[in-house]
Amino acid sequence: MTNVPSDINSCIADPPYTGVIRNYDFAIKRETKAPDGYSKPVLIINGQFPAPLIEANWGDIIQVTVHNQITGPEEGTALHWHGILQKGHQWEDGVPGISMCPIPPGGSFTYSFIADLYGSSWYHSHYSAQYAGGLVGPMIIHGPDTVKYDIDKGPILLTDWFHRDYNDIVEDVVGTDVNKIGPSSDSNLINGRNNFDCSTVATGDKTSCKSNAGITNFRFTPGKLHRLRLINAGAEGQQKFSIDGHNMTVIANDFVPIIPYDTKVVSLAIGQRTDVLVRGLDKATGAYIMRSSIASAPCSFSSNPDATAIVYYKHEALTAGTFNTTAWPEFKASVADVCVNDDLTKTVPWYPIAPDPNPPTTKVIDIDFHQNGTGNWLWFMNDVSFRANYNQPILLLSNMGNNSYPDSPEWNVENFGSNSSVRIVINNNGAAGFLAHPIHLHGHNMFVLDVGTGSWDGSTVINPSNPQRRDVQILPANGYMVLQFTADNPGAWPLHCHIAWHVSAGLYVTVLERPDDIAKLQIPSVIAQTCRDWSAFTNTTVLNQIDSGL
Ligand SMILES: [Cu+2]
Repeated sequence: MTNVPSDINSCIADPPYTGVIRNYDFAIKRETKAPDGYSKPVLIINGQFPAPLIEANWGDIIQVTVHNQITGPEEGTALHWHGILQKGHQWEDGVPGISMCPIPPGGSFTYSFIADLYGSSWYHSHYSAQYAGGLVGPMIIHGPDTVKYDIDKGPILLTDWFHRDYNDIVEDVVGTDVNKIGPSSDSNLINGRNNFDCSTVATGDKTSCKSNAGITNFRFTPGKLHRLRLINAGAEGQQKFSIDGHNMTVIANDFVPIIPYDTKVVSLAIGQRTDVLVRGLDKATGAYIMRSSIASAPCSFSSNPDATAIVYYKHEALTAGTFNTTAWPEFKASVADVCVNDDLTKTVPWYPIAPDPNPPTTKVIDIDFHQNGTGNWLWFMNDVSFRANYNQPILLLSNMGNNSYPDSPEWNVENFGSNSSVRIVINNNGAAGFLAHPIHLHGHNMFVLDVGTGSWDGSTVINPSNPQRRDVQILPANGYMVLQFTADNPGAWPLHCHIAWHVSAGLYVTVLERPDDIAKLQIPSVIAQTCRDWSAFTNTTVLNQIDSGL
């Protein structure tokens, strides 16, 4: 699909409104699947894990009708379109308790929003930890190319994989036993596939398991430039991606094209995307190992961190079945030791935008981790562990003029009023600073002004006239990050860690942006209807909300 403006200066402006509607009809179910050979209940869309690709041109309308057919047990659900700004469609963000009520069991809901940015992304459930149970899919929005390439290889989803049901894991994660709060993933998948050694399952585990379930392969063409859209759509694990014998050129991070630079390894925390170009080796005929490995602590916990796939040139090389290429030393070093994104001096947006050097407000947020009054281990942002009320979406309350929630401090709302720009310093350098956290802001490409270990010096801004923008950034262990956004999108926007277990345990703040203008939003009645439908369900079924809800 090509349908893009010729005026390059418009490439960071409002999208061109094409009038084209991209329709999708999604039935969400829970069925037994064995992506790596080990059978388990997986949340699937239209029979698929990973869920189907959503594809559109910049400025199209994406319309997705979701049917909640989850059983065994029944659960609510809601889909979030990761990275989409939702300017003018703030209620379509798909976060239960924030922008809508959940879609009840047996219910349906149609999302409709503009593809307002372009590049590579994903969509996922934002209801509890359902995305750790398989409810993830890729989303590609075609837009202007900053760098020419020959072949689009499409999305490459990198996902850690847990054999236990996500509800069981969440109960442990927010439980009272400190030995169970950091579960290790069992496997790691590239586009939903990898081999798992069934002889390693725990004794007594009689689950159906088939070793050598199979891996993904990609055909490359010698001399041609291939575009790979890397997406970390997992639950917890930070991925390190590399291809033996091949160099990569980074051209975009999240929905932001950047000035190209070469690398042999790409780091992606949960929610992050990186588009790379890879030149097919001249006259190559063989097969090469593509690797994605889960970085070790303080990044992630995994029992089997290594996923592989095959890049091949001639079909005979694939069917030969022996693949013995060697990993780059840079890859091995990064897996072992590096738990941060590439340096901000390297990641420079292609289209410059300068943030306000003197934003009218700065908020400091400290991260903490400790037991609450009932002994449950929870994460805190400024001493609050977030918990959603599925029946009371904050955006809808704000739209009706209710912007203070004295009875619900656990919604952790930061009201930034009418400030034109907001700077937020997140400190992860206290006693609880032992892990890195991928921090995600909804509704914005945030400026990442600085990240590092220790504390911010209060003044350093990397590339102040054009800092890196993206929607997820790794907050280092024992460190800090400084983000800023321009308040151009009135709404109630989640700012949270994208590790499923951490947001389940409350590592979350609601950014309330320009409530005076939220009051003017014309929110369609179908959104309030989600709450009537949800309360009809919860009036007859007692909901056991075991986590923050997100
Ligand atoms: Cu986290």
